[in-house]
Amino acid sequence: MIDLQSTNILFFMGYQMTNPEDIAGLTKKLLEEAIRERGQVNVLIAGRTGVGKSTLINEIFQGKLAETGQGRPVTQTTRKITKEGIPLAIWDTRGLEMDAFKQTITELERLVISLSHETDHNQHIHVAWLCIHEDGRRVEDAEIELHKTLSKHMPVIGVITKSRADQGFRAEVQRLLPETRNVVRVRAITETLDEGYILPSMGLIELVELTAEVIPDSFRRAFAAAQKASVQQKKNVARRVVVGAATAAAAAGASPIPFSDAVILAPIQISMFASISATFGLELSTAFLSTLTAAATGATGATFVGRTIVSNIFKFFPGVGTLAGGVISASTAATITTTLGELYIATLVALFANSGGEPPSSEEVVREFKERLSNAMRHTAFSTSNSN
Ligand SMILES: Nc1nc2c(ncn2[C@@H]2O[C@H](COP(=O)(O)OP(=O)(O)OP(=O)(O)O)[C@@H](O)[C@H]2O)c(=O)[nH]1
Ligand SMILES: [Mg+2]
Repeated sequence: MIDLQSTNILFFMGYQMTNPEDIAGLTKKLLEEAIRERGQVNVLIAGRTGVGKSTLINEIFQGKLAETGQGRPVTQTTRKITKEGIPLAIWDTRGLEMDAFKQTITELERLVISLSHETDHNQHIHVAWLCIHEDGRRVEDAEIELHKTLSKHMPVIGVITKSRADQGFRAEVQRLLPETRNVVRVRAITETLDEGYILPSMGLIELVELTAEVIPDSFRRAFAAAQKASVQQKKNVARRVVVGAATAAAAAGASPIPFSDAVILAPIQISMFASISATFGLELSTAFLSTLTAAATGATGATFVGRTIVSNIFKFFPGVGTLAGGVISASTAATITTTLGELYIATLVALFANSGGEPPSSEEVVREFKERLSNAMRHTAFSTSNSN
């Protein structure tokens, strides 16, 4: 159990010792760092024309990506689709239906290899989805060959699109495409059959979660930000950010830190807010992060800080006499950081769940976070163990 009001003491001490311009500069720097660390994830989506690649892209990723024009052609059959603010590039490949599919594959492999030579790993292709539609119930030579070629360079997931009735097809795909990491059946859009039968979309969450498992660890934040199908995947990645921040806070507190060094904790927590926001794929700005941090510190409604300093500093840190020249323990620093991080994640999970995966506005985030924070503070003690 930890009392959240003590967080304000940490922040307050930190901010008191830093002038507002430094704070603004620091916030900007930490945000840029969070965006840089998040990087960009690259997904190759291949499959014959009409199998449902564009539909899948639109249903899984933010920003109706496949509708944003044709993308930039990089080879005869591959185009690259990106959108400002989304840390993702899609490499959309066709041409498997052509007689000259071998040429398509050769050309594609050449592209993949040349990208893999880039020193910046943000340019590599991190995963491929090979789409085959269920109605056809056929795996062609082109697909078998392509899966072999791609598997030499990246993890490949087989995606059976427009799924309705398996009838053993998935097992068949697995048998014919043994190099795939997994084969997932998806139905990207809800279908209404005659007599009003409805087949809801399916498999999207599973595809996202399996993909997150096979891409390199350092690109999971970017993937979490770009996808909209699984709030759980965003949450899983964001919780690891909190663990990292709590560890850093504990290290800062381990010395034990003299009170005056509490300033070390403020950057850790600002950075944590920045990384969580980046992981969820919120629209990021220094103004937003400042407002958010201000909400956490109570700096906006000076009341929190004032009240905290005047009446609670004594109450929540027993032996305040020692505190004046004293210490914030490693475990207190870690617990405070974890509590704030988990509270922020819970805020975002709730907002994303309400909006069907689309990012909420900055105003909504700040409003909801403030409310949850003040609720938590009202219930003088807030348990960190109830936030699974
Ligand atoms: N019933 C059903 N139709 C789908 C599904 N996914 C896609 N479609 C339909 O299939 C058609 C082709 O889908 P696209 O997403 O354009 O296919 P594509 O692979 O991007 O095609 P190309 O860009 O030509 O290579 C469209 O009419 C989609 O609405 C699905 O899960 N179920
Ligand atoms: Mg398409």
